[in-house]
Amino acid sequence: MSYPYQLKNFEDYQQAWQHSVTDPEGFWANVADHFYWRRKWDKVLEWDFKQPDVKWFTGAKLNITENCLDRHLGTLGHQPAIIWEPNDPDERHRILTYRELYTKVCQFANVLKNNGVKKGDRVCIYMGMIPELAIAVLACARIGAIHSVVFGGFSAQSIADRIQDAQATLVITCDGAFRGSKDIPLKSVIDDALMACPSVKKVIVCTRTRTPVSMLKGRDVWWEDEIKQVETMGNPPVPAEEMDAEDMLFILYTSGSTGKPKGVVHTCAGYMVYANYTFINTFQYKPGQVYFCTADIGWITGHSYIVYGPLSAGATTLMFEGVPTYPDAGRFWDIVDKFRVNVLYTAPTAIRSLMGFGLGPVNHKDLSSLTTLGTVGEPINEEAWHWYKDQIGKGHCPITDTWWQTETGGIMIAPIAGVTPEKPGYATLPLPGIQPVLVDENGKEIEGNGVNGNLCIKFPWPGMIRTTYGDHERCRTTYFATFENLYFTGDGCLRDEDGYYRITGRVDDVLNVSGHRIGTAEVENAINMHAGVVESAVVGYPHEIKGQGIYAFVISEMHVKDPDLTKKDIMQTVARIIGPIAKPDKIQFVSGLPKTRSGKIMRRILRKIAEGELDNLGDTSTLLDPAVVEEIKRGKL
Ligand code: 7RM
Repeated sequence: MSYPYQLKNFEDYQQAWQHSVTDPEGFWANVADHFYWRRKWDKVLEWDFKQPDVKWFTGAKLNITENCLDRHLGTLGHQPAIIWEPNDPDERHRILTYRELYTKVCQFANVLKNNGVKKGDRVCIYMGMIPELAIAVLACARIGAIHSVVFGGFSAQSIADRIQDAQATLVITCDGAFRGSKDIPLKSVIDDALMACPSVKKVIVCTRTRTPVSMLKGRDVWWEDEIKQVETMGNPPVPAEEMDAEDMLFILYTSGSTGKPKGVVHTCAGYMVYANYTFINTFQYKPGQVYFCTADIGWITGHSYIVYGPLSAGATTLMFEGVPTYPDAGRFWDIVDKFRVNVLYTAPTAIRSLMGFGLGPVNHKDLSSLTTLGTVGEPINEEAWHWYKDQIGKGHCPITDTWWQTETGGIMIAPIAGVTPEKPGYATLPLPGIQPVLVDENGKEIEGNGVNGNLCIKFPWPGMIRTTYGDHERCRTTYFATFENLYFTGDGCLRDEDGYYRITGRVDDVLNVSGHRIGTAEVENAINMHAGVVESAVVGYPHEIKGQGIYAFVISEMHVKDPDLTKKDIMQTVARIIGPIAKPDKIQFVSGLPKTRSGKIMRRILRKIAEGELDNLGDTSTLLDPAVVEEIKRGKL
């Protein structure tokens, strides 16, 4: 078996890219032809970036799970779909064949139905990285319920916000989750969250850690009991719900420059086609290979490149419950060795962190199965790129540095592994079907090479965001109103002399900490919840491992008697309001913040100070009170 639209050499790439520009509908119809459709489309694309109103494959009927499961049963039924490696290396791994995964998804789809879930209902999933998480996601998709997966590191407050925004009626969780040496009490966090969520009628709890939990009568049920019930019903078949191409598939919340995360909406047909196409091409996946993406399914990378992309391609996808450094910094390499992993897709922050442990944990691990390496989530520095290339890929594996976003649904700019050129620090060239442009602050296109600008996309692609849940206007203003007729990514970008793209980082108030998107406004709101805080301003600064660290300038109500204790308290508050990933790395108490006469915080100045560029603060002539800046400079951490 091979994939009909896999690009095999540079000429293929160039031709495909040209074709995708001159005849986008023909190009995408060709890609989409190879899926299982209940009914084919009437029209490939209708679009208007003003509204925005983008529709792909209108009139088509499908169910993504028939493409991820049913259609493989004949040929791949006994092939592994999911290999699961537990947190504890001494616990047994699990392998689910396509047939087994199909059976489990159907069983759990029945459970959802028995618990009142119907097409279009929103289901919140808050679980650790166990196969049941993938099963839950697919079971939702099978019956046409819209899943909203919330990463297991988010706090009760964050979950409550997301559940309320989506008006979810059912939650799927676990008693707890194992991550490294920690046990995370997921069910107890859910109990706290649900105090503020009257829309939730049912909670399904899957057993993992055996942490004691309290079960609310009439609301909470055990996953295992519900499965037994389905079995006694004789496992009635669950025909996949017939979905319209543009029916919602899922919502995934992501941070922006305001305090409130947005529910990014993806729809069935376009997302499926795009996740599959980008998976097969970027990684040059070959049937039978073992593919390992180290992300969590709580992020878009896990949605597209652990679940939907690989499974729709009939691939073997490896799911890892734990963290890269547990029980030691050789864990990834042990997993590669144990399962003869061929394709490894991870984050620069993980590479930098593992690099810090030296070659001890790498030596004597058999990494010879690796053919292809990938990175995602943040810029990769050259040193980390070369370490990955030489020490992990032993010099012979192509590296694909993949740039994309929650909103894009899948990879946008990246080397096609071994097919198009690679360059350390560069995401290089757009995939066929993607038309990037750089624009200046007035939205004027910057043409030619050797230029810098705001990265926009000027033509639709099937995986793109359709709306922000419950607030279409927000989608328009955030992505389609900054520059007329363009999708604005929020990233700055360089196009070098060879025409290769290099993402330089966010141009808005969004931080990227260890590849996780965090809005400065969100962190400020959380800090301000602390009783002693009057005002705060948060900026990013370069961090050796995390890429960016969080630096908070805080005005406190009274003189702080024990600064260390207060800092700890503030950190706790942030962890409680958002989650541990948003904890500031540095907190500096200040008596005032640099503001303009109109009262706007001058973040540019704070950023410079946090970066340590004290002598180069730029234009400070509009400052209300220059003395404040001097004080902040003196107190810099
Ligand atoms: C997949 C994902 C998106 C933001 C994006 C960028 C940054 C992602 C790269 C990158 C440089 C990369 N989705 N980003 N990939 N920056 N090189 N290869 O991460 O929605 O969580 O984040 O991440 O700033 O806008 S995300």
